[in-house]
Amino acid sequence: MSYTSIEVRTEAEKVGVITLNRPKQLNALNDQLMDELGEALHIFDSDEGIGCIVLTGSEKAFAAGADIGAMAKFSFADAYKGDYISRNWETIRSIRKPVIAAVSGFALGGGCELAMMCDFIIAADNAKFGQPEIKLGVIPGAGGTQRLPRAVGKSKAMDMALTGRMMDAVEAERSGLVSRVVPLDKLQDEALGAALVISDFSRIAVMAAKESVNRAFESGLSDGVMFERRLFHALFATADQKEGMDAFVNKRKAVFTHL
Ligand code: CO8
Repeated sequence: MSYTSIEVRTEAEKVGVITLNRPKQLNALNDQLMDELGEALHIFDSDEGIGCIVLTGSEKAFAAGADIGAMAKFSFADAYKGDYISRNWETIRSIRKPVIAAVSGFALGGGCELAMMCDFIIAADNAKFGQPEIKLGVIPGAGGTQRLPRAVGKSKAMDMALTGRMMDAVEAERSGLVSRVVPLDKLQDEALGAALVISDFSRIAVMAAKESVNRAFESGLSDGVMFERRLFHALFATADQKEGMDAFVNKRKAVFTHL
């Protein structure tokens, strides 16, 4: 598959790495890029060998938002019909394998929203997050007003959405937006390391864990706990549960077959 706005590679035959690649536009997200991203995500998701996906950008920008030039002359009808934007922004939500965002530089607007759609964010110490759409006379349009408050609470989310200010990596970690912050030159290794760890676990258990954590954002506590309980019970039907527990009992390393 050949792409122009992203680069795709595999690591150790079990991690899919997607790099956003419109460096001159700071990886501004246009239709072409989002179409390519959606396709690459689906290909990795359906590849039996791949256990985890890393989504990253350049040192200067994960993504500086949706492409403002492409949107500037939109009418309401253009925006609403979604022929140009939004047709492919939800693809990442349908991916069942874990997707880690490895963020350095700017993650603004749609770039911040894209990072938040991933399962967790590892940030370089130069990362800057923000929802600056207010400065353009609009508001976030890909989940920013919904996911940001869930990640950092109402006060900070309001602050970011209303003033358009950026949050640096230290504040982002302190606020719970990112799971880890590492020096810029360690970012790719850190993200890849996490992805390799995940890839060696039972794929079924990994997918179930992702599904269950995501359920926490869609349901009340008792429904969510019941959902988790049922998945927990179901995992006793897998060979990987037998392998994982037998390996622990017999003090050996588990080798999961994803069955
Ligand atoms: N879109 C298009 N081009 C961009 C964007 C963008 N979002 N961001 C940067 N660029 C371009 C610049 O125009 C510039 O191009 P050129 O060299 O041809 O002039 C190049 O990238 C480099 O940018 P700068 O010269 O501005 O670089 P600086 O280091 O001075 O500044 C910033 C970097 C702070 C990131 C600055 O570029 C900036 O503020 N960018 C815009 C950030 C922004 O407002 N993002 C939000 C966009 S709106 C949005 O994302 C809504 C998403 C809704 C999705 C809905 C889907 C359903």
